[in-house]
Amino acid sequence: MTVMMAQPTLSKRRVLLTTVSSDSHTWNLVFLNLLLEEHGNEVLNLGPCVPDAIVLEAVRQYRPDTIVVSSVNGHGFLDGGRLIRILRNDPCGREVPAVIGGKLGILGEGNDRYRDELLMAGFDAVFADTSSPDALTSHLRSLPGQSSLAGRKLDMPQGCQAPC
Ligand code: B12
Repeated sequence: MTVMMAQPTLSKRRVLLTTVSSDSHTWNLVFLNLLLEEHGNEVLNLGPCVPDAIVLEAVRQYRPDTIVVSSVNGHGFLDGGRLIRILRNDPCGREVPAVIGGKLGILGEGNDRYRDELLMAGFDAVFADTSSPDALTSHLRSLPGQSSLAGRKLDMPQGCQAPC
């Protein structure tokens, strides 16, 4: 399968926004898309119910600076864990900062129990449903800044055969 997308812009942080394969909710993605764009990021939003293979393909082609995964249907801890393992096992996805958030299980505040598991699986940060949007934007600001992204060369990670 081929993911069609525009050529990346170098001056903005490229954020790949996705949900997990089972999740059909969309307003969480619309909200995050707008939030991230308003904070100066370029966003590729893959929409609902994204198969793992499509996320991986998007990482290979779009080469995001950050991956943001949102899930609210209660399967996020399972599907998200599987997804990040797949990405971390691929040369193109191995080192891309990746975060996940939303309603990651069906335990309400008890969903916190999945945090360590998801961090161990490979996410760099896990956000609770009740996190303030500022928590995400501050986290992104703590990553290499937009100015250092501007003008950099788009080197391929070793072993990454992305068709760019
Ligand atoms: C609308 C809705 C639907 C619509 C979705 C339509 C659409 N186009 O999106 C429909 C009817 C299709 C639907 C279906 C289902 N739904 Co529904 N749905 C909702 C509802 C009422 C609102 C969701 C919404 O749009 N919120 C508005 C957006 C903007 O907010 P949000 O989703 O809460 O996301 C916020 C935060 O979670 C957070 N966030 C989310 N992701 C991330 C990521 C990061 C990194 C960060 C920092 C923050 C963050 O920021 C967002 C903005 O504040 C909620 C209940 C509720 N009141 O929340 C249930 C709810 C999400 N649904 C639920 C369920 C179970 C389902 C179904 C499985 C039901 C079923 N048995 O079929 C299916 C899903 C099937 C599937 N394959 O996924 C449950 C999930 C249970 C849980 N996780 O505890 C909820 C919570 C209802 C409930 N109380 O039981 N649903």
